[in-house]
Amino acid sequence: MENKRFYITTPIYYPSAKLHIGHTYCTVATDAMARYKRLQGYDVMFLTGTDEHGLKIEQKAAEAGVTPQQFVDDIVEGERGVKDLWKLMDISYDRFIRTTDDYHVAAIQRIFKKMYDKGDIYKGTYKGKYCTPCESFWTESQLVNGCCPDCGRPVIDAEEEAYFFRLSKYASRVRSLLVDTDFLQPRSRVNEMVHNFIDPGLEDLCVSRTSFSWGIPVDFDPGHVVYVWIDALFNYTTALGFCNDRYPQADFTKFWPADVHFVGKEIVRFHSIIWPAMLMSMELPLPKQVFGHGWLNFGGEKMSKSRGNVVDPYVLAERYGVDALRFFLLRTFPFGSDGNFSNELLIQTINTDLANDLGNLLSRTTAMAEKYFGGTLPSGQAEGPEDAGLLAAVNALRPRYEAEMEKYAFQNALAEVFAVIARANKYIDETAPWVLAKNEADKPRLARVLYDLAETLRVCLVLLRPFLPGTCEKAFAQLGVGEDLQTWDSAAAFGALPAAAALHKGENIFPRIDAAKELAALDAMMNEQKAAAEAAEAPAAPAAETAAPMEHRPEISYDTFCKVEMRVAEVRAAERMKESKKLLKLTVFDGERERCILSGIAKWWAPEDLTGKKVAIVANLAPRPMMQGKYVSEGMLVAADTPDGGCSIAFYPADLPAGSLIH
Ligand code: ME8
Repeated sequence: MENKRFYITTPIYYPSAKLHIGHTYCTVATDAMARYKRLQGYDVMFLTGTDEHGLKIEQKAAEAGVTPQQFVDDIVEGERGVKDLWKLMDISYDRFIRTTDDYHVAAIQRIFKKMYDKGDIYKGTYKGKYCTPCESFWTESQLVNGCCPDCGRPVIDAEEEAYFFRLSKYASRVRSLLVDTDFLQPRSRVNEMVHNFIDPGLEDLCVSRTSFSWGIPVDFDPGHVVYVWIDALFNYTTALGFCNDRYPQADFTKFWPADVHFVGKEIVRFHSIIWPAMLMSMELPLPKQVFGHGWLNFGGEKMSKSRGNVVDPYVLAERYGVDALRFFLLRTFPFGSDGNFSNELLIQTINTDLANDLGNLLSRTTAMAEKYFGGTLPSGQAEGPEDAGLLAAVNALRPRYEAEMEKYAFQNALAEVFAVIARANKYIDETAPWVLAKNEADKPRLARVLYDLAETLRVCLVLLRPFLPGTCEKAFAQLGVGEDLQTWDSAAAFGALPAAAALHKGENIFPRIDAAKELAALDAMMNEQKAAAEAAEAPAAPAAETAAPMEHRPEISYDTFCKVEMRVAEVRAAERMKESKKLLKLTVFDGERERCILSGIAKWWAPEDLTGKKVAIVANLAPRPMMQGKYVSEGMLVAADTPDGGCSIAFYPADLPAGSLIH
């Protein structure tokens, strides 16, 4: 007999701040997939967790005046923390791994040593471009206009003694894994990996750091801590008992290799290149698939903790219900592509699909069964010409749904179910049960119509269980459907529900939302949240003796400094931009020509306070396309951070000629 096992994972999230709807999106998708596989009878292992080491967390903890361990404990286990959020969202994970768990720490040390003993990890000196917020080293060729390709912020030169993983050794095997197999999905992501990362030449990967201490110590070389990706990626194996005895080794044998890792597109690189290479080094089987899902954007920008434009899943789930939020996320956005979150879309989806189509179908069916038959349908039922179309749609549903689910195309799978729900609503119009009810002789036909509706609903609800676990349970109760008829097998074909079905009208499971009222309330709430976040972000003016330590950039030579060309420039025009609240568009004269500089000072400076002023600019910065290439910023305005989080601009005397060199 075939042994049906399914192992699925989410990324392990950084608990550097509370999680937001982007993390919820991936976790809900993983949960839906896990529930779907359980429904099909698979023995499922669903793993999620948190990635708790690294510089960013060390810094955040210092800012909060607590130890890094206390900091992550609070975000993971504390009130409204990660675990609370997953409980609220009805996430059915089987295991939760924290990379600070003792067993994981010990296992990573063993894994690191094993790769070192094999010669796949060696000691060297790291020189590179480092993006502090992203904790990522980049090669020169990967930078976009000299900045981090992920977040667009400036990088710094960094150099230190470090251990390296021989990634280059595995380049050709990884390349053929990506090109010749279905390992990386969607397929469209393969080109980017091959052309941007593998073909330009894979460099060995820095896997230890000495510049911070919040990490897993390299036990044979004090001072070094394991740097992010070995620690983070092997979570998928240590949580199954690999190299540790917290879980039985049998779990690893049973569930490894993973069937699929769901990850956001920004970490596809780590999962599709570095992860297989490390597994090759450890001589372990490779996961069957990595699926890189798209981003949820907000107002056209990626929602992210560091940009401060996040949507709080708690607010939405508490207002509209957990299932409505789960459903919205998977019904609205194709999983492999980016999507733009908006409150309008959320409310519209809930009202259209859940309240109008599904909720109405259920309440009309149960209400009519009660009204016309006291809840229990008579078994004497009469077929009619309208039945065949509906039956055919229901009979075709499960395979169509399954085909989409197997591709992780949640949106399409749900579209299949909702097409049948729409078909059932149409069937009500075609059969007009309220007309049949007027005539005693039509009662057998009326009973059949209501049976068809109840049975259609039952099959649809079985397939909706992975998405709407709580509400399906309530709906089954209203339809009098027991557990034996909530199964995958029972959804294969129309007709499993006994003819004498007993229905009763219960609470309205998806009440309609007053869109105008809710939109106003949500907007007000989000503005408030943003203002609070901004206030919390702005550091208090530091007293001299408690000033935060300055973050220094590496020393540079005089020659390097001389490469920076700073000049006095005259601001000839300054304007706000409709595309961005943060940026001002400046037209400055540099002594030779006018150039455009986009500067992130709109929060603190009004255009009229700059026009006509003489300011300092970095004149030889490579031009940088911004706003999807709509503008090119040709330089940088020199400004100083102020203690309250604002910015101060130095003005030169009006008679100083534009173009004067600053040194
Ligand atoms: O990258 N839209 O953790 P992380 C969609 N610790 N998904 C989003 C999203 C958005 N706006 N924002 C976040 C890390 N996500 C590492 C992972 S794995 C071995 C280590 C989701 O807290 C998405 O799945 O930055 C993304 O990949 C993940 O959260 C990143 O979470």
